[in-house]
Amino acid sequence: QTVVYRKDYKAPNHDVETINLVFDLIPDRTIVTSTMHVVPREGRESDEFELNGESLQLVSIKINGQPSLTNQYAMNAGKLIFHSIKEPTDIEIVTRINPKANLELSGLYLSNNNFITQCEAEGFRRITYFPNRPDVLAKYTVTLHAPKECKVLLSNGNLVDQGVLPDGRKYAIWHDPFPKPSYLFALVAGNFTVNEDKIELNNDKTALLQIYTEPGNENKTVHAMDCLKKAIRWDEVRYGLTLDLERFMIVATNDFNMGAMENKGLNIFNAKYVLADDGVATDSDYAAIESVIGHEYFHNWTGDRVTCRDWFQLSLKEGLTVFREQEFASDMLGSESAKVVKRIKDVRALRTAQFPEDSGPMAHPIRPDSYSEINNFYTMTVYEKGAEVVRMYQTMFGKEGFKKGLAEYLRRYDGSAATCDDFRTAMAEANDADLSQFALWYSQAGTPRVSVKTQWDESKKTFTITTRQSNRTLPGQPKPQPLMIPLAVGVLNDKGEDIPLQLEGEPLPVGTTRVLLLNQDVQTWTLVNVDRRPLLSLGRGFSAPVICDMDLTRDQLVFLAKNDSDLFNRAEAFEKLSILAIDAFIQELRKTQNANSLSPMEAYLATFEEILNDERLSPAYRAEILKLPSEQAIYESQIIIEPALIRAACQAMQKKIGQRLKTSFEDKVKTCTTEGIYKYDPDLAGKRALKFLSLSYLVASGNPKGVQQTRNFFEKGNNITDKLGALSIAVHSGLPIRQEMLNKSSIAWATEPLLINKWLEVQALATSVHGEMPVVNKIRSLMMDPLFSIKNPNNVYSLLRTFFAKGGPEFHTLDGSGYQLWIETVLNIDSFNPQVSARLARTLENWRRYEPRLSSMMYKALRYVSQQKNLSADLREIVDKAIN
Ligand code: BAL
Ligand code: ZN
Repeated sequence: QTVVYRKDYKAPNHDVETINLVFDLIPDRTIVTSTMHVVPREGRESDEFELNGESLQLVSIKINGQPSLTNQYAMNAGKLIFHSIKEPTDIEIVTRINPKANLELSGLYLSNNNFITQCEAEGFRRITYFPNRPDVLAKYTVTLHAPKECKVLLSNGNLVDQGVLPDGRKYAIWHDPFPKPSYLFALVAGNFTVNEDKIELNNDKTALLQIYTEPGNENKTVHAMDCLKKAIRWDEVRYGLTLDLERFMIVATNDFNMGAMENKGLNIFNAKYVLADDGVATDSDYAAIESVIGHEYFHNWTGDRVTCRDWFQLSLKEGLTVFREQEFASDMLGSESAKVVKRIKDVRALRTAQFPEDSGPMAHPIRPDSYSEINNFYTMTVYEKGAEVVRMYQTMFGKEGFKKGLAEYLRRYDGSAATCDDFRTAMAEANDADLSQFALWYSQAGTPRVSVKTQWDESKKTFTITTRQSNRTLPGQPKPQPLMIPLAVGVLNDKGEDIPLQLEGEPLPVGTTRVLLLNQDVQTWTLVNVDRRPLLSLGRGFSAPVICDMDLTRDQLVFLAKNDSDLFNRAEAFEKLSILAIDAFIQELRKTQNANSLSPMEAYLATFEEILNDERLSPAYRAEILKLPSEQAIYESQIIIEPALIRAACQAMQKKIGQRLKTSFEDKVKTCTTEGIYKYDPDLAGKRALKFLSLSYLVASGNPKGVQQTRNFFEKGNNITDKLGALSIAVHSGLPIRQEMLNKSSIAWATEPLLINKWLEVQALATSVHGEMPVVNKIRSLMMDPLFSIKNPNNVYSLLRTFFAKGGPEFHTLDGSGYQLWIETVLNIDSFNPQVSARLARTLENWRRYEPRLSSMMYKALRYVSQQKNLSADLREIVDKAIN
């Protein structure tokens, strides 16, 4: 397998100043005529002009208007190389492609008979021959010729002309004034309806905003339009960044490998991140749409105006844009308590998905050093850990310092392709700081650990905090060096109050939360005037993407969970307490296997009850903090993963809590039931979340009233949050009414792809019921259902990836039937869509951590796949790394 190394980067020999593309759009034989003005670069290594191509049929080549001679170029391993371009030259290349046969959904393909493109990372080479690398930026003019049935013809930039050709077909000409890399090219043609609006920009210009969807969805874009306008305004206010286009378009499609794509001026979205109304989108969907619309819009500056020099720098645009998206979503939430809930959710996602990646076979720094297939590196590490690294600049320099650094970065690199080092340097210089050590965050993989010890000297009234960094040594990597880690801390006294923090040598205390800047293996800080027994509140707000180890007793966790003024750290303490309680169940179950005899720690139950009934805390916060830790979070706390035991312990815990706090939960179901017309609003969403959390505990405890209420919310709910919330509880708890509910929803939801995905996902998380078909067999039968298509990524992610990643003991069965399904589906999908098969395959990569009976079967499944010939490069990289 070919491996690309970051150290081998070489600048291109030539620039493409302009490219003129003409598409004759026919589903099975589209003709693409590309005319490039190619200019040799100063200081180039050679005169060879190298273009990439894949799955293309070459029709003709002209050089400066003359048919080329075959000795002027060579074709070699997917590359078209012109031997000698010494002068500015016009090269015309005509290729033929087959969008209809393109099931990889990379390049130009069809979705419901509409033409759609996806070019990041390397899809453009499947459209025409081009130097398909992000550091070649060209100005594009695009002409589309299409059958007259195509109502809408779109590309990047501004519409120059449109009309009807003499033969009755339609045409449109688009010009994008901004030079861009080929991965940002987009084209859409087909039958769409549009929701339009306008926005006044802070430069007094007006921009046209358009959201295109398949007919019938026009009323489901109100929320997305609102989010887009908010995002445009937010970037103006927070960073002074203005939309630089006359029009900004979004197109929604049901066939898309990713979430969405930031093509300049023409974002293409997976429909699930655009369409919303009370019948198709849950509260969580509404929130996700806001984040993703924001994310893609923010790329207009961080990604499009300044792009990446090479794909190793992916986090330069993705980590930064995830951070911007998180800040936007947080600012849109009015209250501090709502912002904290968002932060808790983001950090939990990082811990349960990125931490395992960072300790598994795919571990890589946020700026990887090598890859076989770049599509495999659109990871939680590059995105979410990358965002945490960007957040640390803000933690160190404050919001204003960060803004100055971002402005400096954009000023220096506008219209060009930059590196992660360029960003760090701009941040450092704008803030007059030395960030050379901070560079290690970009080169070291693995989650750093910081162990912390504290000591209180009552007589001297000093409180010392000693930190010790330890970072995992990875094979083939140099010994890890100590990192620069901003660690936010507070100190509670024995009354639970925050104390003013005064370090030794300081004349006065400086606040009650402050950031310690770690930069050595071992460091000590001494706080003075600490006259009452102190307790450290560590890593407030998750100020750095590290694992903090501090030995806290159960009572100290209870104390923090009840008193910490930092609501983020209260949730942290309570989660640790929950894991302690569940862990005790796991130990007991290992011995007794009798869940009925278990009884949870009193201190845990009492704290749970106190938080549940604490009306000073928002319902959203209570719902998030009181959720039992996800099984994935519990996996992270275990040395060896035993899915069946962990599920049994969680079920037993839910049941016991449900029994014990029955009255409080019943009260919450009642008081949190929202009346009237559905409206998405974070506060109302919080109430609904607390209602369903309470209901899930009640149902787990076998409470008949809870079961009846579940049925009622499903039958009578006037919104999909209620219906789906009820259906999920019924299916996940294996209630007898679940089949009737599933049947009803399959009929009611059959024509709406977004609802079908939810229907599939719910069933992927089902619990087997004694005497009935095991879930794995149910999944197989769902794959035969006419509502499921293996060619549709959303269907595959909803049903199969959810089952493989979160099915727990239903997937990890001792008869190996889950792994057999994994093998079959991964190989099947790999034959037509490698990006999806590789993502699916990653669900087994952490096989080493599972109990031996499972891990040996998981290994065999991976090895079996790796032994197959003709695997895609994508899948090969995943399975080979997993077993080697
Ligand atoms: N650039 C790929 C999709 C996204 O991160 O926005
Ligand atoms: Zn992005």
